[in-house]
Amino acid sequence: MNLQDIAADLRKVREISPLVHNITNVVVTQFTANGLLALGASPVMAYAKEEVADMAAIAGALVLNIGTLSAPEVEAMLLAGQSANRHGVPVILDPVGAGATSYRTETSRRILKEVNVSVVRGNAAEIANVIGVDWHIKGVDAGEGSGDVAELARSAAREWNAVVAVTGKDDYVTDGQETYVLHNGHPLLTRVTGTGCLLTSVVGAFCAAAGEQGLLRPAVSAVLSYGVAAELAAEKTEAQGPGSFQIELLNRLYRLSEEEIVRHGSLEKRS
Ligand code: ATP
Ligand code: TZP
Ligand code: MG
Ligand code: MG
Repeated sequence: MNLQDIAADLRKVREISPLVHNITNVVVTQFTANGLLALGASPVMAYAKEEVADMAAIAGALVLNIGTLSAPEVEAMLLAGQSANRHGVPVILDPVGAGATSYRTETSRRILKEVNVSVVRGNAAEIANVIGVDWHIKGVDAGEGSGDVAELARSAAREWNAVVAVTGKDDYVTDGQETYVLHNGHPLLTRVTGTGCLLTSVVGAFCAAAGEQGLLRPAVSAVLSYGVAAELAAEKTEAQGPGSFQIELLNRLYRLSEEEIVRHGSLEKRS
């Protein structure tokens, strides 16, 4: 996998404009929809148990985000996830805040048990807490954990038989065999809520456009493209701060070019 492959994956997302069904949290709903639209994908949010199976069946990808859970939403996620599985639609999970409460940890584990999840995207603390490694988490933010993040990502991928993306200053994306480390992004991403959640939905868009190939490549392509867009947005808005950065991130997802990916992308293969 190289930067030209990633540029080609971005082109494919824009050509196909895949429908991404999101069951996400109330904090990030509009930002997620706008981010997917800016990129060139087609977002839909649908939560009612009466319709989630039908919506997941016609989507290119289903994104389950546990950020503001409730019992009806858990029921809807399981129904949607199982429908996606029956129809060959990839399911992407964001275990927001797993480890902060046992409800979040247990729900993440339940989804992973009852649904065939293709990709899990979270910060190190969330991934560690779902697989049961001790790692401090502060609310929905990563906290002060320390440890070998590459090894954490690999163990999680093997345990869940899924692609795992552990994000932070550096991002680790692995299928348990091959691991890529990505060095793009900007600290301003941590000053705007929902930037991780939007990234998870962007992973959904790239997986939806990927067709029959494995999902390691589209997951890497999504995380790298997003990181480059964020860097370019920060270059222009760092002096102003998070408000301007949030808007500019949408602009840069919209304008992100294949040339910018090749020029600015930083991708390293680990194993
Ligand atoms: P958290 O709530 O802990 O911030 P999150 O779910 O919001 O987690 P992040 O890990 O922050 O997700 O990842 C979202 C994006 O921010 C990714 O593209 C990641 O590479 C980027 N990112 C996070 N921290 C940094 C950092 N310190 N420097 C550069 N990029 C970062
Ligand atoms: N509280 C519940 S969900 C949420 C907050 C603040 C948004 C988390 O977004 P992200 O992308 O994980 O930072
Ligand atoms: Mg965040
Ligand atoms: Mg998050």
